[in-house]
Amino acid sequence: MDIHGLHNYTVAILKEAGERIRRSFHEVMQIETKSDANDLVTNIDKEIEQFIINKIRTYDDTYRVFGEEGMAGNPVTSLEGVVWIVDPIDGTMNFVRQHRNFAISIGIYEDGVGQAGYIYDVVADELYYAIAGEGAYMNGQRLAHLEALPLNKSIVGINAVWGTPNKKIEHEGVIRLIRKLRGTRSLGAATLEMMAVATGRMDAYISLRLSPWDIAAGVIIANEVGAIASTLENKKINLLEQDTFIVSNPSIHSEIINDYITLK
Ligand code: 2AM
Ligand code: CA
Repeated sequence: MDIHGLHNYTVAILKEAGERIRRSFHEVMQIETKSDANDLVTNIDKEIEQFIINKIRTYDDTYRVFGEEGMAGNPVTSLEGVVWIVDPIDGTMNFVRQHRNFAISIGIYEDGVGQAGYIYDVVADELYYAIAGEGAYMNGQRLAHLEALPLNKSIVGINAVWGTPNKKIEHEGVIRLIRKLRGTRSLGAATLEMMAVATGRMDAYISLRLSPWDIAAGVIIANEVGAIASTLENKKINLLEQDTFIVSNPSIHSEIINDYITLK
C-alpha cells in the first residue's frame, strides 16, 4: 500500500465529510439509541460512514472497512490486508446536543500494523494526523514530543461516573487519583481526549469501555509524540474488541495503572 499516495485522498474525504456534517446542522436529524439510552446514533452517522466507504471503495475495492455503524456489510473479524477503521462521528452526544466537540476518525492498518491515523475536529477545523514513523501533525504543524511530568501536576480525562460506586472499577481508587491530580476533564469524545493528550493539553485519558473505531486512529497519532496506549490492565490493544483504555504521557502511565486502578 502506498500510504503517502493515499494521504491527500484521505484528507479530501475528511474535508468533504466535514462539510456534509456542517450542512446537516440545518436539517432535522433522526436520533436512535443503541446499546443503552445514552448510546446515540443519527442518520448523519450512517450517511457519513456510507460516504466514506464509497470513497474508499472507489480508490481500491480490496480495502476492507471496519466502521462503527456497520455500513460496509461483512463484519471484520481479522486485520489481515488493508483495513480502514472508521468512526464517522465520535462524540455523537456532543454532535446532537452541542454541534461541536465531535470528530471523524480514520485509522488505516495493514496486517494489523497502523500505517496512518486521522482525527478531524469538524467544527474547529482541526485535522490531527500521522503517517507511522513520520511524526504527528495538526493542520500542518508538527506536534512536539511529550515532556515528563509528575502525577500531581497532571490533568487527566476521566468520566465522573467512575468516581461513583459501579460494576467496573473500584471507585475509591479513582477518587484517590482525582485527589492526587492537578485536575480532571471530560470532553465526551474519545478521539479528542486522545488528541488533548497528544498535544499536551491533558496528560492521560482513561476509559472503561472503548471500541476499535474510537481509538484506531488516535493510537497511531499519540504514538508519534511518545504517548503510551494500553488497556487498564496494561495489555496490548486489540483492535477487534471492546476493552478498557488508557493513553498517557509515559511518565505517569504505570503509576496510574498500578497505584490507582483496580478493575472488578
Ligand atoms: P461515540 O460517540 O462514537 O459512540 C463518550 O464518553 C465517548 O465514549 C465517545 O467517544 C463515544 O463514542 C465512546 N463510546 C464508546 N462506546 C460507547 C457506548 N457503548 N456508549 C456510549 N459511548 C461510547
Ligand atoms: Ca461514533
